[in-house]
Amino acid sequence: MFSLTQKMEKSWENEFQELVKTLPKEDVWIGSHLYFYKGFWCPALVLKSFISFQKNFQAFASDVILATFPKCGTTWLKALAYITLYRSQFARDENPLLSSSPHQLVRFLEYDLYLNNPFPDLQNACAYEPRLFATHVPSASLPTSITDSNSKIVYICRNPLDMFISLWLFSTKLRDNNLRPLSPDEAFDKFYHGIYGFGPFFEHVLGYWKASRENPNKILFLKYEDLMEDTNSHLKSLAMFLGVPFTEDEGKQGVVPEIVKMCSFENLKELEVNKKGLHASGIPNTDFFRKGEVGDWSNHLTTSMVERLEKLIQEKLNNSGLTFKLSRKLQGYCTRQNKIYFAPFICLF
Ligand code: PAP
Repeated sequence: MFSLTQKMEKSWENEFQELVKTLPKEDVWIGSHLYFYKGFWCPALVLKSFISFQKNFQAFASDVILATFPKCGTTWLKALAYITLYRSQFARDENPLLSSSPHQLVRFLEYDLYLNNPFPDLQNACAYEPRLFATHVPSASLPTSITDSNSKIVYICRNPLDMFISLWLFSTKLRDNNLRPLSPDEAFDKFYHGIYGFGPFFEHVLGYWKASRENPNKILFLKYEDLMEDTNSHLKSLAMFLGVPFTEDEGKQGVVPEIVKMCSFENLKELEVNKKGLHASGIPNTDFFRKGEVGDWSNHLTTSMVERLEKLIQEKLNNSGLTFKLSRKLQGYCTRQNKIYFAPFICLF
């Protein structure tokens, strides 16, 4: 005899299998499929969990959601937000980052909590209040209980040139060994057409950008390059946004630079906990730390790739008010007048 829950699970499984058959798919990056669903390319691994999250998640007004585009600073933001939000809960010498990876501390909704369970135990998923979760899901596909409640969202994105290089090198590591290596031209072509997990990039970024402009008290919009340029002041804004501003006393004790240093790429990369172990999706923790720089694209992209991307950025961001810094040194903005051909385009492919 099947219980009611088992029957419901079976019927949902059938419904899901029927849905999957109807979706456009691609398998260019690591060997598993991407499905085009609700306007974005959803990795096969998380299609089901994304739908469960979207259907079943009930937000609390106090929840904080870290929404990010992949390879744009998720790991960094998780570390900064976790330590900032909960800093009164632990002694300064017992920093949880020393014993847990940022992805263990702030769990992904679709990549972790809902991965094998349509109704995960969310109460015990967070060690402290308010609850803090992460997602890569575009704003238009967030559960309505997040968009309609007073819960807060912190979004981070990054210039698409660096994001592409980060994605390409990350995917190369994860690619099925039985497949031939993905050529740089193939990777670039798919990237250019928005075909990668949670892409297209511009629709994702602009969705959160517009929502943050309409409701800045609900969505804090951050850029990797800005955070890199002045982490201290962005951390203070983050704390303010989360309702836990740094006090004068904390200012005198140097708490802000201490958190910045603790969460820095150099520090996190060298911690034992991040050198071993796996992310909930099975990816080694160490793969989330590569170079952590602004402008590394100039060591990889060809001139023609840069020109095509520059044009695409102009087309997509036209009149949006959103710009990206492409280089740390020159702080070049992506405009036609201010081209940033400052570095030799060494093609390492
Ligand atoms: P995800 O979205 O797949 O979870 P995410 O953390 O956004 O991962 O991407 C990893 C990128 O962030 C890597 O960039 P790179 O390939 O250009 O080097 C990684 O090095 C960088 N990164 C990880 N931690 C930090 C950090 N603490 N500070 C700055 N950059 C970081």
